[in-house]
Amino acid sequence: MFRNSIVRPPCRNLMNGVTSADLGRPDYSLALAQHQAYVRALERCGVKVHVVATDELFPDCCFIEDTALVTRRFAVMTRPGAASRRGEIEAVKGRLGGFFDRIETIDAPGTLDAGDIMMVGDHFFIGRAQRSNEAGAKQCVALLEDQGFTASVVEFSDMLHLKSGLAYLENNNLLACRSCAEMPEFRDLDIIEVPNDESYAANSIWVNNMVIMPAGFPATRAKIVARGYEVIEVDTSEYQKLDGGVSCLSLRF
Ligand code: CIR
Repeated sequence: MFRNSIVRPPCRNLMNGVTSADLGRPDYSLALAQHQAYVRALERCGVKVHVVATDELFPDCCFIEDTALVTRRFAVMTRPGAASRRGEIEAVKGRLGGFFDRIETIDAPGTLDAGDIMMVGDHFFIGRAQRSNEAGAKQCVALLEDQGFTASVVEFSDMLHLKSGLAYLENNNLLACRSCAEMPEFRDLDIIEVPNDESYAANSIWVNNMVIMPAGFPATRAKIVARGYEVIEVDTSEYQKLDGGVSCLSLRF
């Protein structure tokens, strides 16, 4: 069960965020409205939503998931792979201090975006690709093991973050795009395969037995509903323009 979540609203400078997508620049007003709907979705799932003030210095600061790994025992402040995002950490750390006695850090030369980390019970899969390097992944494995968790590193290449392509929906169910579904690391999980033409929908989240997913992916939605979940759809079009989605917009613990 998650009791808390932390979000960070988009700033007006959002349009200058890092992106590899060719979908145009996000519209601030629409992004803000979508963020408000996202917060309501989290509240419907029964979590309290805490807010870190936005900061115009950091165009990508709404993608708060990348800044910290939160577990039931401690938190780890990451060191984002994109240099323009490193200053996002400070304010998030301040907010997490109210919830966690132990907050560790990832140090140079390590880089780590928590969008690359998927929690499956007490095991953590750490993706190593564009944003999270070997040093960052190794530091994170050591920190997790030190706290009694297990962790393993997963290599991938065809997406920005590990959780761009998969989401653990508890009950052994893994929502996964085709390339993630084929990874041997996940063979013991029950795969819900996201069709290729809906791959963006793999970036969804489980929150207290409900699944929040992006709007407009009916085949994936039907598969999730068939596994017994209640689904809440939210429109994340403005965040998709910056390679972001449902999971990136919150920390949940
Ligand atoms: C970035 O490139 O860092 C942001 N524009 C998007 C981050 C999305 N976060 C995520 O997938 N966890």
